[in-house]
Amino acid sequence: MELTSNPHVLSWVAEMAAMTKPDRQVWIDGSEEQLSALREEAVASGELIRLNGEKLPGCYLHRSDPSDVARVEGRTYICCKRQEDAGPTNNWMDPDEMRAKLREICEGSMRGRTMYIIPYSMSVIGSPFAKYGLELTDSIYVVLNMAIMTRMGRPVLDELGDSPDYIRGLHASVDLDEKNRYIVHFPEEDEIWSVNSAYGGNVLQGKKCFALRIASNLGRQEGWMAEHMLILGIENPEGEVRYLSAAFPSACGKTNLAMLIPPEHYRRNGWKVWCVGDDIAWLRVGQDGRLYAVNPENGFFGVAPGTSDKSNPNAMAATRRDTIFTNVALNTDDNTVWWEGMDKNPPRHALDWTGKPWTAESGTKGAHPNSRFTAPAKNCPSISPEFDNPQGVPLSAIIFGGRRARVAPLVYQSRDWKHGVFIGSVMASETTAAASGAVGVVRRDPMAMLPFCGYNMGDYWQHWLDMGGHIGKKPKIFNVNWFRTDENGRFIWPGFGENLRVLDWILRRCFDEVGAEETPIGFVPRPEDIELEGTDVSRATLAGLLQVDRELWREETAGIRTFYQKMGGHLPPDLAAELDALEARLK
Ligand code: OXD
Ligand code: MN
Repeated sequence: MELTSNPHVLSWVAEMAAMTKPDRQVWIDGSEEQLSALREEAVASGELIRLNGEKLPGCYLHRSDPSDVARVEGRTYICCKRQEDAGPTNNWMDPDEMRAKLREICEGSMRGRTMYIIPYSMSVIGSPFAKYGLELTDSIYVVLNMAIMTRMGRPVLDELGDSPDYIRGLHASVDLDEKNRYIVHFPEEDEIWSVNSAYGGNVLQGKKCFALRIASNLGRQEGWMAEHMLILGIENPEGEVRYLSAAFPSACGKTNLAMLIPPEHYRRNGWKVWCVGDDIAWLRVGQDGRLYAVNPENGFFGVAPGTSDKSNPNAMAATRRDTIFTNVALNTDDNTVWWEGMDKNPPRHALDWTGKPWTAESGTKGAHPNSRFTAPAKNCPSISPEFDNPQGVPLSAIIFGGRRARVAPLVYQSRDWKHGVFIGSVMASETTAAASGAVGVVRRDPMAMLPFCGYNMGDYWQHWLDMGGHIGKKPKIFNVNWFRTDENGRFIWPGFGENLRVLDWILRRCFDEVGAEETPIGFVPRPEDIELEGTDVSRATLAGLLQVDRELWREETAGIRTFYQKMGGHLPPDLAAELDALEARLK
C-alpha cells in the first residue's frame, strides 16, 4: 500500500517501476513488524544468516558477491551539465548520455523481484538539518541496512508532506556485472543511481552518495557544509563538554578516535569522551554565530578487521546486538563471527567470507579486509547524550590529519581560518613500508573528501573560505599526525586512547588556556604543555615528535604546488597566497 499521496513521489516511483518492471512494490513503513518479516524472508532465501541468539542477539551475517566488496571510485560519477563543475578529481559524463545508458541497464531489471520503497531522513526528522530521500531498491539487505543507518519509514513521508524537496535514489542490483557497475550522482537533478552492485558503500545511498556527494552540493548552494568528519565531545573534570570534528583519509583510525576511551590517568581525573559521529558531519552556523555539527546518520558502517576489545571496545560493544555483519568469517562452532585482528583465537571451525571452510592455517584471510559491521549508533556505550539533539553540537575545533612518516609534527594549529583551509586542502597520507622505514607515495586527499566531494574541488575550497566569512565564532583549525615513525619504521606516538592528550591540548588552545610556539607551518605545542603522566613517552621523545624540519617542508611545498596546478583556474587565490606565504616563511 502506498504510504503517501505526494504527487512528486508517486509519479517518480511509477516512472521507475515502469522502467524496472518489478513484480511487486513494497513501501517500507519502518515498523519492527515489517522489518522482522523481511529478516525472516532474507534468512529463508539465504541472503542473511541468523547468528547465535544468545551471544549476538538480533545479529545477521551477509556475504556479498566476491566481485562486489568495496566502493568503486573508478565507476563513481558526478553528472552535471558542465564537466568543469565536476572538476578534475571526479569522473564525469554528460547527464543525458549517462541517463540513457543507465535506463538501458535498468530496463526490466526487477522482473521477478520486489521493489522496496524506502523513505529516509538524514539527521533527526523535522530538525533544521534534516534532508529527506527515497531509495528504491531490489535488495532486502539494503532495506535492513538503511533501517540501521538512517531514520526511516512512514514518519519521513509524513514530514515531507506534498513537497518535491527530496533526493530520488534508484538502486538496481541487475546482475552485479562489474563492467556495467555505475554509482552516479546527478547533483542538478537531486538524483542518485546505483546499478550492478549490492555492496554497502555503493548502495546504502544515504551515506556517501547523499550525505557527502549530493549534500556537499546542497551545502554550497544553501550556505552550509557536508564533511567527511567524525564528531566528538570531550568532557573535562569540571563537567564541561567541548566538541570537535575531525577529517582523516581512510585507514587512519577514524572510528577508533570517534569512540576513544580516555587513558587511565584521565579517566581517574573524571574525563569522558562522547561519540556524536564516526564518519560524516553536517555543519551549519547557529544563531549565536558558532558552527554547529550533526551526524546525519543513525548507525555505524565500520570496517571490521582490526577492531578488537583492545583497539576499540566501544565499537565491539556496539556490534553485540542488532548488527548486520558483511563478509566476515563465520565461526561454525558457536555461530558467531570472527575477523582478523579481533583476537588471537581464530575459530577452530569456520567458513571464510566467501562461505568456504577455513582455518587460520588456510593461508588466506577469514574476513575480507573491507568486511563491515552495520551497528545502531545507540548501541555504542559512549554515544553522546546530544546525539539526537536537532540543533547539533557547537564545534570548538576542526582537526585534519593524515599518515605521514616524517614531515608533519604530532599536532599543529593553523594561524587562522584561511590558513586552516589551506592545511585541509593539502591533507595527505603516505603508504609506509613499516619494516624498512621507507617513505611511500604521497596521496593528497583534501579534507578527506577526494572521493566524496560532489563538485569542483577548487570551488569546494572556495566554499570553505567563504564559510569563514559567515561563522562569527570560528572553530580553530588543527592538523594531527599520529603516525610519525623512527628510523626503524616504528610508530613513535602510542596512539589510540593516548590521542586524548593531544585533543586536550587542542581544546585548551581553543579556550586560550595554553600557549604555543610559532613555527613557519603554524603553532606547535611546547613539549611541557602536553600531559604525559601515565605514558612511556618521554619529554625528549615528545619534543622530537613536535619538531618541524624546514628542509622536508620545503620539499612538501613543491609537492603542494604541483598538486594545486591540477585545479587550474578554480584554485582560490587565497590558497595560492597561503602557499606563497608558507614558502616565504620557510626560506
Ligand atoms: C568509509 C570510507 O567507508 O570512508 O567510511 O571509505
Ligand atoms: Mn568514511
